Amino acid sequence: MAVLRLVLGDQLSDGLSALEGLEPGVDTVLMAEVRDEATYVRHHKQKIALTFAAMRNHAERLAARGVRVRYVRIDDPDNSGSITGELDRVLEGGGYDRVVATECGEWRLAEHLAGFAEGARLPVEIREDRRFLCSHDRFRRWASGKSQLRMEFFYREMRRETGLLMDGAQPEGGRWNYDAENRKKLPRGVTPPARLRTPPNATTRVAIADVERLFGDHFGSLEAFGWPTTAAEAEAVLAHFLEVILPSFGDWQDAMAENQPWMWHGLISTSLNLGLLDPLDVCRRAEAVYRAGRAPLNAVEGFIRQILGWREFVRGIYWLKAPEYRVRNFLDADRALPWFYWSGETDMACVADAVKTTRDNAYAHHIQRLMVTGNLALLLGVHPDAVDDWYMAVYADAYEWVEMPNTRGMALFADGGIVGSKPYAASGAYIDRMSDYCGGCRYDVKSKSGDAACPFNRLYWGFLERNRGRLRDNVRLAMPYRTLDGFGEARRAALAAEAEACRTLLGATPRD
Ligand code: FAD
Ligand code: DLZ
Ligand code: SF4
Repeated sequence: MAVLRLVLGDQLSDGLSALEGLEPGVDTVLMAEVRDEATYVRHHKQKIALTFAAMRNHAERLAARGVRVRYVRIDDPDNSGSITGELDRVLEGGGYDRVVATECGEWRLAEHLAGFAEGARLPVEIREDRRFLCSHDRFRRWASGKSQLRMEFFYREMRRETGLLMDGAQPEGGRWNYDAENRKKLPRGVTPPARLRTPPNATTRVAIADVERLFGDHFGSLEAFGWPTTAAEAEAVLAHFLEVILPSFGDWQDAMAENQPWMWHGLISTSLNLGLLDPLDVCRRAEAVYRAGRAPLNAVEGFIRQILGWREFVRGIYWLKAPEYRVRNFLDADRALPWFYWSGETDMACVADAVKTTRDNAYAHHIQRLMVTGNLALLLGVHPDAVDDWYMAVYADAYEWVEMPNTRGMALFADGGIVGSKPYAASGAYIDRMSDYCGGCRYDVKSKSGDAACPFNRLYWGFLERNRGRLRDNVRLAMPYRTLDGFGEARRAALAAEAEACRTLLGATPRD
């Protein structure tokens, strides 16, 4: 009774449900590099190279354990170009009586696989992805009957359920959340420590060459590739982070600095999303560092919240609301994405730096994604489809289940308040407070209008004015709207015109 077991490019975990019960020498694992997955968005070159290299390494590891692996390379002349096409190709040869897969991370591919299962002549079993801490069912039960879904309350449940950072029934230290201590600006003279990057191993070097040859016109550079492509490499990066970086993670969690792409962040999202690291293990080990007295509670709680809270919460939202979530546009945003999101050619120092690290590293840290490129797209009123496409195309860790709630929800408020309770709209003052960008910028962060003024300032009030009908009743925006109302009609009209001029200047023109 041979079973064909499908392993996708982001399912590279030893304990994957699709491999449970595998009989070496009898069953076959199918892994396929396919054009559909590499091009359904024009992923950053580093993301494709990372995925192919990690898939190849994983296949070798399985084979070394005696598992029969059918591995299809991207340049195999008979490659059908799709996952379902590759399943068909194997099954044509006969010899299997069942297909087993683990559910897909993305709705798009899950639909393709469901269609395949429906038309297949043999049973197709799709198993739960147990690498997450909260199952779809569990999330649905938590969400059921609630008028508002807030990460903070979900996170508390997850803390209780996992026992992470708990002191009996109470949160460790008496508080659930130490965010208030995690908003410090980086003082002059303090620089982030050197990071452990992962130079490409032999397999990765071949994958990089393949990607340059086959996807050379995709966005991004491969030169500085430094992502782990094996579980062992991922472990080394994690171990370095836990011992050296984590103690200061909390203090500088929201800070930004020019030419400092990593700050004190973990650099583990690619490994978590591919399955090279296990989220619960990462959280437990961070907790152990705290219990051993080697990192303070604000750092460890803040870090665990990102994984146990945000990562699980956004996945829950994605699957709870898909596919309808993908077309949400609460603010009726309708503008094109300015070209400098791709080229980096802008005088806005904060944006230029965020795009530079995005191009060079397929990475930008959370505050750059949210408060620089995300905030700007929000204020400009860029259509969420264009913004989603960009975030999916430019980051090595981009998967729709995590990208979309963050982009459409958290950054753009296009979901009308499912992920966050208010838009993260901010003027230049926020960026000035949290970074050293403004000092060297051609724009004046203190100035509110005119061509020399910081564009975030020029756009901010116009954004509120434009969306008055949709946002005026949001209690968390009561203060800025009161200020805006106090300006009087003529000034409000001038602010709206100022924002409009800035949108045009920056190339956020109406979409075709
Ligand atoms: P750290 O800051 O060290 O955080 C540790 C881990 O926590 C991360 O590796 C990640 O797994 C998790 N995490 C942190 N914040 C979030 C969050 N908001 N949502 C979910 N998980 C989180 N993350 C992705 O993995 N893929 C994406 O495609 C993605 N798109 C984003 C788009 C926007 C607009 C925004 C605002 C955020 C996005 N994020 C995404 C979340 C976050 O920015 C990245 O997970 C983080 O920058 C990865 O770097 P790190 O490993 O150094 O993170
Ligand atoms: C991201 C990605 C890429 C670039 N290529 C492949 C591939 O060739 N074969 C594969 O099985 N998976 C790939 N992936 C990961 C898939 O896109 C991912 O499994 C789905 O989007 C579901 O999350
Ligand atoms: Fe960014 Fe404005 Fe500061 Fe320039 S002045 S770096 S555009 S926030």
